[in-house]
Amino acid sequence: MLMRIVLVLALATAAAQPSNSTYYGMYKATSDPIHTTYPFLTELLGNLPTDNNCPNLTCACGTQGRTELNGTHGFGSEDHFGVHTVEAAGVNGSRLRASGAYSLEEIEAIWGAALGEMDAYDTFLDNHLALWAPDLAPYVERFQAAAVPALGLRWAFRGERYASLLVHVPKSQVVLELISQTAPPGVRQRVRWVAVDEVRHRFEDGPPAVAAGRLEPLHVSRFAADLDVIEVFYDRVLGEKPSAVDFPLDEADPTSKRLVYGGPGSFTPDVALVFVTRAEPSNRARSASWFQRYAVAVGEHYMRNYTDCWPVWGDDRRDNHVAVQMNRVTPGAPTLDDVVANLDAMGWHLHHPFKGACKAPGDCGPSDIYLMDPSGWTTQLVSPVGFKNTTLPGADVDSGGLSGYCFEFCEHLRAPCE
Ligand SMILES: *[C@@H]1O[C@H](CO)[C@@H](O)[C@H](O)[C@H]1NC(C)=O
Ligand SMILES: *[C@@H]1O[C@H](CO)[C@@H](O)[C@H](O)[C@H]1NC(C)=O
Ligand SMILES: *[C@@H]1O[C@H](CO)[C@@H](O)[C@H](O)[C@H]1NC(C)=O
Ligand SMILES: *[C@@H]1O[C@H](CO)[C@@H](O)[C@H](O)[C@H]1NC(C)=O
Ligand SMILES: *[C@@H]1O[C@H](CO)[C@@H](O)[C@H](O)[C@H]1NC(C)=O
Ligand SMILES: CC(=O)N[C@H]1CO[C@H](CO)[C@@H](O)[C@@H]1O
Repeated sequence: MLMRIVLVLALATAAAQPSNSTYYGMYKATSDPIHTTYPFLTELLGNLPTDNNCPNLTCACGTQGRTELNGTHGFGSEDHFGVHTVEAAGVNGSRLRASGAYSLEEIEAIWGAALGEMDAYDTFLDNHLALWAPDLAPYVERFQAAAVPALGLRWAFRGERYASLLVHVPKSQVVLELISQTAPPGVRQRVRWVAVDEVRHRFEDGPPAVAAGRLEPLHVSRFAADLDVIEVFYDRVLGEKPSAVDFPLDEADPTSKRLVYGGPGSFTPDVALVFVTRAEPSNRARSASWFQRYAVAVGEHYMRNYTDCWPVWGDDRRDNHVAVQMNRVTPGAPTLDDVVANLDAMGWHLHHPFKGACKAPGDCGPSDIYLMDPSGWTTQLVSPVGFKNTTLPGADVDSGGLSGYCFEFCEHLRAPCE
């Protein structure tokens, strides 16, 4: 029998310091958001459209499906936690083509083939956004009516029983995990349920109180083959240690492991960022670890330095990434300049920074770094403190607004890579 090792670090000691960070959303690159993710998120999930979508979700050089969760807190122009999808095609589709050897559509088809009818758990499902739902019943009904397959997981944490409903938004890289303690029997009978040993979310303060019909963000999860690399990366870049380590995550799989970054004192206190690894089917060429290698290879190909082409992955304030406002209250918390120095010391060039500037007083763009981590997914670090004038000479400038996605980061497109 394996011993489950659960380390919960730093939560108690750091809690005295307000971290003052705000987590403000999950964003995904998606082909055709108008017809895929946007109707799913608004009609089946009940998200609100954001008020800064382009008319008809159609911008000059891209299309959008930007939504938000009513009743949650957000950041800046976003009133609520954002769940955005976008096809930020760029001038003449130049950014869209910067996706490596496969197009966005082809990548989405690979996800679709792996997840299929959601008959069984697959490591692609470890790339998800987890939301608390007061009751799973309305979502089961709507997913069934729309013929969207879902997988149910039953699990427990500290003696409390929970149910997770996993769905893959068709033709996208968006996976949602709705977690609840309420799944009425009539509804339960209509979903394939699997009892799992693993804890899907650590409710350190117990299940949240959320009004009927509301959804509350819990965590964003990413698959990575080697979590030691992730742990070293976030330690060296942000001085962050995981707030919890679950190892093994699942007693039946001695390789399974999860790192949790979240809770008071972490860089993302409100919504956790978690990394998962586990055994993958050996007979599949294109698995979640394949996708991880692919995304990192695409980053390596296009992002040779901080002014280079910004590929469609993790780019654009708007694609495969999470966005976090950096702590600016705790003394000694890293600044954007510190992050740049740490990345330089590591020789890690898979990032694209923007220096914030103002078009007019009060109409400013943010200073931020879009940082692809070794999982192949991006974390957008935003800080109102900005960069020192001397940091990152020649970096791109964001003076606010979406610019209709007509950026020209990749006008000098090079040959795609695998
Ligand atoms: C939005 O799309 C509808 C239907 O295609 C069209 O009738 C309308 O003119 C469009 N509105 C704008 C602002 O483009
Ligand atoms: C969002 O929530 C507020 C507060 O409960 C409510 O008044 C409002 O109608 C909701 N908005 C929509 C569009 O549902
Ligand atoms: C976009 O296409 C137009 C028309 O072919 C061309 O004139 C323009 O130079 C292109 N712009 C870029 C950035 O590729
Ligand atoms: C980034 O690389 C490109 C292509 O080699 C080069 O033109 C550019 O000057 C470099 N930028 C920086 C900031 O090093
Ligand atoms: C940054 O430095 C440049 C070059 O010395 C100078 O022209 C510019 O005014 C400085 N900007 C700020 C905001 O200090
Ligand atoms: C988002 C947030 O909580 N911002 C607060 C961070 O702390 C400063 C200083 O205490 C406040 O002014 C901000 O409102």
